[in-house]
Amino acid sequence: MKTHKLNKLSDIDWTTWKPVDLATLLFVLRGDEVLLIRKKRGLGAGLINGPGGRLDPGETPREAAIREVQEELAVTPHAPRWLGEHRFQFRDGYSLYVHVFTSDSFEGEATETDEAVPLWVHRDAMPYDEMWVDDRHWLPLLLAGQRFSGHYIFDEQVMVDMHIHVLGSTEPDGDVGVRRLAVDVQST
Ligand code: 6OG
Repeated sequence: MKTHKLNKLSDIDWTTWKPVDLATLLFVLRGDEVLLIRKKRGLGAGLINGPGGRLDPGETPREAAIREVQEELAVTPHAPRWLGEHRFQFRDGYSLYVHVFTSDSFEGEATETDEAVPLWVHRDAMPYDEMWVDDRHWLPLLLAGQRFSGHYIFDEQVMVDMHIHVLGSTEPDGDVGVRRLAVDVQST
Protein backbone atom coordinates (compact mmCIF):
# COMPACT_ATOMS: atom_id res chain seq x y z
CA MET A 1 0.00 0.00 0.00
CA LYS A 2 1.27 3.49 -0.87
CA THR A 3 0.73 4.99 2.52
CA HIS A 4 2.33 8.44 2.15
CA LYS A 5 -0.57 9.65 -0.05
CA LEU A 6 -3.35 8.60 2.31
CA ASN A 7 -5.77 11.48 2.86
CA LYS A 8 -9.03 9.88 3.84
CA LEU A 9 -10.26 6.65 5.36
CA SER A 10 -11.81 5.58 2.05
CA ASP A 11 -8.30 5.46 0.52
CA ILE A 12 -7.84 2.22 2.52
CA ASP A 13 -9.55 -1.12 2.00
CA TRP A 14 -10.22 -1.84 5.68
CA THR A 15 -11.57 -5.32 4.90
CA THR A 16 -8.08 -6.51 3.95
CA TRP A 17 -6.11 -4.10 6.18
CA LYS A 18 -3.57 -5.81 8.41
CA PRO A 19 -1.82 -4.09 11.31
CA VAL A 20 1.94 -4.32 11.73
CA ASP A 21 1.44 -4.59 15.51
CA LEU A 22 -1.27 -5.35 18.06
CA ALA A 23 -1.40 -3.37 21.28
CA THR A 24 -3.56 -2.59 24.29
CA LEU A 25 -4.74 0.28 26.46
CA LEU A 26 -6.30 -0.31 29.87
CA PHE A 27 -8.01 2.36 31.96
CA VAL A 28 -8.33 1.55 35.66
CA LEU A 29 -11.34 3.35 37.15
CA ARG A 30 -11.60 4.23 40.87
CA GLY A 31 -14.75 6.14 41.71
CA ASP A 32 -14.55 9.36 39.68
CA GLU A 33 -10.85 8.90 38.95
CA VAL A 34 -8.98 7.30 36.07
CA LEU A 35 -5.44 5.96 36.25
CA LEU A 36 -3.32 7.50 33.47
CA ILE A 37 0.39 7.55 32.75
CA ARG A 38 2.93 10.04 31.53
CA LYS A 39 4.75 7.78 29.11
CA LYS A 40 8.54 7.82 29.30
CA ARG A 41 9.40 5.75 26.22
CA GLY A 42 7.96 3.94 23.18
CA LEU A 43 5.37 5.27 20.76
CA GLY A 44 3.88 8.48 22.19
CA ALA A 45 6.67 9.09 24.74
CA GLY A 46 6.05 12.35 26.62
CA LEU A 47 2.29 12.14 26.13
CA ILE A 48 -0.30 11.21 28.72
CA ASN A 49 -2.19 8.02 27.91
CA GLY A 50 -3.65 4.94 29.51
CA PRO A 51 -1.10 2.24 30.34
CA GLY A 52 -0.60 -0.26 27.55
CA GLY A 53 1.73 -1.60 24.93
CA ARG A 54 2.34 -4.18 22.26
CA LEU A 55 1.39 -7.84 22.62
CA ASP A 56 4.09 -10.43 23.23
CA PRO A 57 3.94 -13.54 21.01
CA GLY A 58 1.24 -15.98 22.14
CA GLU A 59 -0.46 -13.52 24.48
CA THR A 60 -4.14 -12.67 24.32
CA PRO A 61 -5.00 -8.96 24.37
CA ARG A 62 -6.41 -9.31 27.91
CA GLU A 63 -3.21 -10.95 29.17
CA ALA A 64 -1.12 -8.25 27.51
CA ALA A 65 -3.32 -5.47 28.91
CA ILE A 66 -2.85 -6.79 32.47
CA ARG A 67 0.91 -7.35 32.04
CA GLU A 68 1.45 -3.84 30.66
CA VAL A 69 -0.25 -2.22 33.67
CA GLN A 70 1.85 -4.39 35.98
CA GLU A 71 5.07 -3.48 34.17
CA GLU A 72 4.35 0.24 33.82
CA LEU A 73 2.75 0.98 37.21
CA ALA A 74 3.21 -2.05 39.51
CA VAL A 75 -0.58 -2.40 39.70
CA THR A 76 -2.60 -5.53 38.85
CA PRO A 77 -5.99 -4.74 37.29
CA HIS A 78 -8.78 -7.27 37.81
CA ALA A 79 -11.26 -8.56 35.22
CA PRO A 80 -10.57 -6.19 32.32
CA ARG A 81 -13.68 -5.40 30.31
CA TRP A 82 -13.30 -4.96 26.53
CA LEU A 83 -14.62 -1.52 25.58
CA GLY A 84 -13.35 -0.89 22.09
CA GLU A 85 -10.83 -1.08 19.30
CA HIS A 86 -8.76 1.30 17.21
CA ARG A 87 -7.24 0.80 13.77
CA PHE A 88 -4.43 3.30 13.34
CA GLN A 89 -2.77 3.65 9.94
CA PHE A 90 0.26 5.94 9.86
CA ARG A 91 1.44 7.55 6.62
CA ASP A 92 4.98 6.23 7.12
CA GLY A 93 3.59 2.70 6.65
CA TYR A 94 3.32 1.70 10.32
CA SER A 95 -0.05 0.46 11.54
CA LEU A 96 -1.43 -0.59 14.88
CA TYR A 97 -4.59 -2.31 16.11
CA VAL A 98 -5.35 -1.40 19.73
CA HIS A 99 -7.74 -3.21 22.08
CA VAL A 100 -9.10 -0.94 24.80
CA PHE A 101 -10.15 -2.22 28.22
CA THR A 102 -11.41 -0.84 31.51
CA SER A 103 -11.11 -2.31 34.98
CA ASP A 104 -13.03 -1.37 38.12
CA SER A 105 -10.73 -2.99 40.66
CA PHE A 106 -7.04 -3.53 41.13
CA GLU A 107 -4.34 -4.53 43.56
CA GLY A 108 -1.25 -2.53 44.44
CA GLU A 109 -0.29 1.12 44.61
CA ALA A 110 0.46 2.94 41.36
CA THR A 111 4.20 3.53 41.33
CA GLU A 112 6.60 5.26 38.93
CA THR A 113 8.69 2.85 36.83
CA ASP A 114 11.26 3.17 34.03
CA GLU A 115 8.37 3.28 31.58
CA ALA A 116 5.79 5.61 33.14
CA VAL A 117 4.73 8.10 35.80
CA PRO A 118 1.26 7.37 37.27
CA LEU A 119 -1.44 10.05 37.36
CA TRP A 120 -4.85 9.71 38.99
CA VAL A 121 -7.11 12.13 37.10
CA HIS A 122 -10.73 13.13 37.72
CA ARG A 123 -12.96 11.84 34.92
CA ASP A 124 -14.10 15.42 34.17
CA ALA A 125 -10.54 16.70 33.86
CA MET A 126 -8.91 14.51 31.20
CA PRO A 127 -5.72 16.31 30.05
CA TYR A 128 -6.62 16.12 26.36
CA ASP A 129 -4.08 18.80 25.38
CA GLU A 130 -1.31 16.42 26.46
CA MET A 131 -2.81 13.27 24.95
CA TRP A 132 -2.96 11.82 21.44
CA VAL A 133 -5.50 13.91 19.50
CA ASP A 134 -7.85 10.97 18.95
CA ASP A 135 -8.42 10.48 22.67
CA ARG A 136 -10.84 13.40 23.07
CA HIS A 137 -13.15 11.70 20.57
CA TRP A 138 -13.44 8.29 22.23
CA LEU A 139 -12.48 8.64 25.92
CA PRO A 140 -15.85 10.31 26.65
CA LEU A 141 -17.51 7.18 25.19
CA LEU A 142 -15.34 4.91 27.33
CA LEU A 143 -16.12 6.96 30.44
CA ALA A 144 -19.83 6.65 29.63
CA GLY A 145 -19.44 2.86 29.34
CA GLN A 146 -20.12 2.85 25.58
CA ARG A 147 -18.20 0.52 23.31
CA PHE A 148 -16.61 1.85 20.13
CA SER A 149 -14.68 0.99 17.00
CA GLY A 150 -12.38 3.64 15.53
CA HIS A 151 -10.51 4.00 12.23
CA TYR A 152 -7.79 6.63 11.82
CA ILE A 153 -5.09 7.90 9.50
CA PHE A 154 -2.16 9.66 11.20
CA ASP A 155 0.86 11.55 9.91
CA GLU A 156 3.19 11.18 12.89
CA GLN A 157 1.14 12.86 15.67
CA VAL A 158 -1.22 14.73 13.30
CA MET A 159 -4.60 13.12 12.68
CA VAL A 160 -5.49 13.19 8.96
CA ASP A 161 -8.90 11.48 9.07
CA MET A 162 -10.97 9.44 11.53
CA HIS A 163 -14.29 7.78 12.08
CA ILE A 164 -15.62 6.30 15.31
CA HIS A 165 -18.52 3.91 15.28
CA VAL A 166 -20.40 3.39 18.57
CA LEU A 167 -20.99 -0.34 18.95
CA GLY A 168 -24.50 -1.53 19.74
CA SER A 169 -25.27 -3.83 22.63
CA THR A 170 -25.69 -6.85 20.34
CA GLU A 171 -22.38 -6.51 18.51
CA PRO A 172 -19.74 -8.95 19.76
CA ASP A 173 -16.66 -7.79 21.62
CA GLY A 174 -13.71 -7.31 19.31
CA ASP A 175 -11.50 -9.66 21.26
CA VAL A 176 -13.65 -12.67 20.31
CA GLY A 177 -11.81 -12.92 16.98
CA VAL A 178 -8.48 -11.99 18.42
CA ARG A 179 -6.62 -15.24 17.92
CA ARG A 180 -7.42 -15.08 14.21
CA LEU A 181 -6.34 -11.46 13.98
CA ALA A 182 -3.13 -12.19 15.87
CA VAL A 183 -2.30 -14.88 13.32
CA ASP A 184 -3.04 -12.49 10.45
CA VAL A 185 -0.63 -9.83 11.64
CA GLN A 186 2.00 -8.85 9.07
CA SER A 187 5.45 -10.13 9.85
CA THR A 188 7.97 -7.33 10.13
P1 6OG B 1 4.44 0.71 22.99
O1 6OG B 1 5.19 1.62 22.08
O2 6OG B 1 4.29 1.30 24.37
O3 6OG B 1 2.95 0.54 22.41
N1 6OG B 1 -1.02 4.27 21.13
C1 6OG B 1 -1.98 5.19 21.14
N2 6OG B 1 -2.78 5.56 22.14
C2 6OG B 1 -3.67 6.53 21.87
N3 6OG B 1 -4.50 6.91 22.86
N4 6OG B 1 -3.78 7.13 20.66
C3 6OG B 1 -2.97 6.80 19.64
O4 6OG B 1 -3.14 7.47 18.50
C4 6OG B 1 -2.02 5.78 19.86
N5 6OG B 1 -1.05 5.16 19.12
C5 6OG B 1 -0.45 4.25 19.92
C6 6OG B 1 -1.13 2.02 22.19
C7 6OG B 1 2.17 1.57 21.88
C8 6OG B 1 1.18 2.12 22.88
O5 6OG B 1 0.76 3.39 22.39
C9 6OG B 1 -0.66 3.44 22.29
C10 6OG B 1 -0.09 1.28 23.04
O6 6OG B 1 -0.50 1.30 24.41
C11 6OG B 1 -2.37 7.27 17.35
O7 6OG B 1 4.90 -0.71 22.99
